[in-house]
Amino acid sequence: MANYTDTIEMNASQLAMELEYRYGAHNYKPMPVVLERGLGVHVWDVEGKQYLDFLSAYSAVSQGHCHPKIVDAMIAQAQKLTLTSRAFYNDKLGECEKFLCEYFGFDKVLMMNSGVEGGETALKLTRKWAYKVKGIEPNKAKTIYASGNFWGRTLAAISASTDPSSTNDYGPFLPGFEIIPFDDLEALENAFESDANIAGFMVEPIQGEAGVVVPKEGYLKGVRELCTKYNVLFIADEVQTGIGRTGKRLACDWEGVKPDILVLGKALSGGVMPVSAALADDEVMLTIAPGEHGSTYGGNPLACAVTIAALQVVIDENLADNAEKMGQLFRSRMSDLQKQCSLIEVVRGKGLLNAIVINDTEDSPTAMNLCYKMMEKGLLCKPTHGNKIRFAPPLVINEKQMNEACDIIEQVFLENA
Ligand code: IF1
Repeated sequence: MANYTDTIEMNASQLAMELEYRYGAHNYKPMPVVLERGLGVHVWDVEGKQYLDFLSAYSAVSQGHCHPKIVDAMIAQAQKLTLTSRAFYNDKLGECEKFLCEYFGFDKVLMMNSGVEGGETALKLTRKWAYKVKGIEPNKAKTIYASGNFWGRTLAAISASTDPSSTNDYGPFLPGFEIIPFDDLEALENAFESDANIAGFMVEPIQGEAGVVVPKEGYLKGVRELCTKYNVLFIADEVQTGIGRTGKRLACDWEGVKPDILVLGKALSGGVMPVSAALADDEVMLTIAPGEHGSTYGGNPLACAVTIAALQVVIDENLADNAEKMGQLFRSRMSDLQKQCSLIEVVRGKGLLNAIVINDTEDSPTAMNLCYKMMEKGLLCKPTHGNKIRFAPPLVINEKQMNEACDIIEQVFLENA
């Protein structure tokens, strides 16, 4: 890499990338595009080139970039009151909590910031409930996760991970975690039968990072039944699948199941600032007493104003229905493409959380090379775990834009078949 002080000619993109390389941690390897503006399904790079955003910041920008109603709510609140800490009340938190509880159907909500904090909150609630309600011996509570899970980067979250890139050289890990295969009810029941200290099972209704792995029909219903039967909390991590992404309010709604703890994040705030939440009924939520959990920014008035606006947009613009319709269009066009292109092994997903499994090895550069070529033609997407390309546009995408995106995907796949 040239030294950033060198006087060689660099365009704006190169300069931005050079600055990040020189002054930033190297904890990511971004696609070589420098974005400076976003609106709806589009983003523009510093050279003014327009792209269709088919990653949506990993399903956080579901309402579209810089949605005017969300930005306006943010600006209005930012000029009044942004943060008080929970040492005092504020006039926005109760309103936001009521909205979330009524919309998602729970007694109470605990608001945090990043998605992983939502997951940590769910884990701490589960442990409290284990000791104070279920009666498990102190420090003996266990929680179960599905192989291939991803719920964040904290030490608790990676203690549940089966992905070496999340866990290598980060030990020792948190005890009390067990892993079973995803989409396997027999394994879940065996775990429950073999250990009375199990307090919770946390699972993504569709595994995002694992490559948009959709479980068999009936899996979520089976999880609900087994958790009820064995008095274990069903914790649904809907940070990525929630809030309209899979074509329904929640991915759990596809099987009509209500988890004991619901974890939300990402699109909860429409991509303008980090907001997460754990929702539960009183038996679980009231196991945490004052002073036993929280965060400086959790439930701040700015976050609450943004969350109310972001959720209202999802409701008013019927974004779940649009996700279902546009997702059907995407999968239908990709299935047609699959008939004429050997590069495509599988097309899978629900709503606007989809992936194409590329017919090559996990460590092949094929998926990434296809993403580079789609980027050149104005479509931004990125592989997840080697040979799977995730396609997740903002839920506001319309038919014309979806067809435009599918045209680009078709061109690139057929040119490189
Ligand atoms: C990165 C992955 C996606 C999540 C689910 C909790 C969280 C996430 C189901 C934690 C976060 C993000 C993290 C981001 C990339 C992205 C990601 F590739 F890492 F796995 F979406 F699939 N539950 N996912 O997907 O939320 O704390 O990040 O707000 O770390 O690079 P967070």
